[in-house]
Amino acid sequence: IQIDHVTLREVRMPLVAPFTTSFSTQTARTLIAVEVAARMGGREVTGWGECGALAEPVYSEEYAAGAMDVTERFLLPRLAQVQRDGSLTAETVGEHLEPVVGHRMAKAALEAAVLDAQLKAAGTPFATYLGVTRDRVPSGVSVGIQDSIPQLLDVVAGYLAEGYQRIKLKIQPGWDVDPVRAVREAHPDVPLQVDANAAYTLVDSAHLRRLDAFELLLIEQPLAEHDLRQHAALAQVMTTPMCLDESVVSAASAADAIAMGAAAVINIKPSRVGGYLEARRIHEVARAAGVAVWCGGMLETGLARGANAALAGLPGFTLPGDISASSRFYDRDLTTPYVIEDGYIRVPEFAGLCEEPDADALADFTVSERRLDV
Ligand code: OSB
Ligand code: MG
Repeated sequence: IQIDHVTLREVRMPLVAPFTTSFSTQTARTLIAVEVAARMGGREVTGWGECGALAEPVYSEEYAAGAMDVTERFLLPRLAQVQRDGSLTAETVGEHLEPVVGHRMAKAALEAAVLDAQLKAAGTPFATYLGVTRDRVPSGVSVGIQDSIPQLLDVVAGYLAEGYQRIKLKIQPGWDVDPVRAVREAHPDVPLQVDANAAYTLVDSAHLRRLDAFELLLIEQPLAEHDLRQHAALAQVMTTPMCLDESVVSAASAADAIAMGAAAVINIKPSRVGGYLEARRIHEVARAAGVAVWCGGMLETGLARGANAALAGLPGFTLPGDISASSRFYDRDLTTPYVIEDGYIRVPEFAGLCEEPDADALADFTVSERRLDV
């Protein structure tokens, strides 16, 4: 594939309701959209990628403006150099960007845009490229921290009425045992799990063990990103399966976490791990080790939600992911909205990773844009 130019856009999507986690309250999703104008076999084709980085570096070290900067300053020039020397393919983007340390979400967005262009040029759906045969994936929902337990019960009941098959509650110190107990008592049989986004320390072990009473599917990332050994220690004293999100940034860190007993389950977010291809490698590592995986999210728009659904069609994705309908976060999406049907999200059949965004929606939500020649 030959890239002609790249347009980086800062896009600000209002959320249907504030989304509160242990690290922040978001009322809008600020994201970087990557548009790659390319040619393949004489054909002009456009590819799109969405960067998972949030506006602030509070979930991980990356943030949207930083992703924009590193893409322009360091990532694109490397791909431009490769093009001059020979050929570029989506499968080699990761290797070419490897010398740049970290910045996985920025790399993931660029790789996704190149892969989208490449698959669109070939007329191949992403699921076909992955070898996925499932045509739909079960839909779960991530429920933010609420102002009160009655409000939480209302919100959860609403999602269950929409058909979501699994509820994930965000927790933090002061919002954990009581809200989880309330939801479990209201819905004794609902698949339920919690996500702390690194809000606790090992000193909280005795308190966290109280969550073992609620038959949770898993507890996600209770401790800090770099605390692999401490997650292993906590896993030893809890019966609730330990799941890692922030700590798993690559297939290598997944292998380490599994070997240490720090992860019985892994949340795979394509953006966090540097892209869909590394996400697939983590899936292979986990599957070989007998560790279940599920697909997490970063409030994706239609530019990435369908690709997540396709990835989650791989056989090791045995737990429902945070792949909800577009309406979970957005009244108006950038593409045809993803909908929940009987508790499932359909795996897309169009060529590439996403639909071309709606020009009006994109224009309405774009804050700034930069066109870069490659
Ligand atoms: O920890 O999984 C997380 C959103 C932003 C940052 C981190 C996380 C989340 C979610 C929502 O839980 C996932 C989604 O539905 O996109
Ligand atoms: Mg998480």
